[in-house]
Amino acid sequence: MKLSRHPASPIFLPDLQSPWQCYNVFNPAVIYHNGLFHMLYRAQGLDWISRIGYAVSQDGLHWNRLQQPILEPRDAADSRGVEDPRVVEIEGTFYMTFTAYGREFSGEGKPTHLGGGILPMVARSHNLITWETLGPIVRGEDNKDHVLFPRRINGRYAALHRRWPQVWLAYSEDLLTWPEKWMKPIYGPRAGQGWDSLSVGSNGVPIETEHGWLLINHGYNQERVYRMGVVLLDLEDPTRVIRRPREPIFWPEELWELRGDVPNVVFSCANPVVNGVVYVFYGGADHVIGLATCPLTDLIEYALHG
Ligand code: BMA
Repeated sequence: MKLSRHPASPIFLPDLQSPWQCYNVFNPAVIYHNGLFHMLYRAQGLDWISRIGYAVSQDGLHWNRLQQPILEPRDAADSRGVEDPRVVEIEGTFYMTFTAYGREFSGEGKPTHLGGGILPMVARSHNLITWETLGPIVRGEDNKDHVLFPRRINGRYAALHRRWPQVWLAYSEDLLTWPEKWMKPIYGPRAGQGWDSLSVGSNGVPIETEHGWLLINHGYNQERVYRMGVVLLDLEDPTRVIRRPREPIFWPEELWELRGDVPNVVFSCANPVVNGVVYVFYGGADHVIGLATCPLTDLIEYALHG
């Protein structure tokens, strides 16, 4: 099982005329809504601070972008950038999870990232362009790669997040507080020398299937090559892993995935399903955006029997 790289890839490039997105565009959220693909992408320009830009497309290949970012740093908590958005629609409202990278570290102990801290943030929108920040899932720890499930589970909002090195589940009644008593680890790096033996994290929004929540995830080993795999979680209790096939489904091969701002990276925050096809949009080497696809039925088959 392997995703097919769309031959038009990379499908989205830095805009050399635009100071905030002239160096890198990568790791986009993409949601399909009312017949259009909406992309919210991470961009870096002259000041190296990540902002989120917006672009729209009919086919997922040809894009029109807004000139100004739709989300940028506002205070000390995100002054070094807003990163890696993931977007979902729940009960008619859009939600974005993103990483705020700041100068200040707001927890116990030592900062986990050079120069400050990170916060796993949640924001809300009714139009995908104007966003209201709700707050972080947790504070004061190394926690990112968080993504909301597309519906409530047993009455509560649910999110995957990463308390390194484990991927965890969190629940909330209001998307503002995420009680510790409802948090549980799900899975972590796999023992051995395999592709995901050192670090793992979640990609785009979990895909609901009759067999369980289908997750595409990422991982790397000592070689620091980012690859993608799949995990199947129980529909009613997503802390229960049903299957986790051993082999990856996608890895860097093209020059623009092997070389860029950070080498050997395919990193995805988006896997919308449109007409039975899974569209995996991903950052190549933290520099450009590519697209790889596969029929949903093939991915389910692999998750169940691979
Ligand atoms: C991760 C994230 C991603 C990035 C990847 C590879 O930690 O920060 O944004 O694409 O590293 O550099």
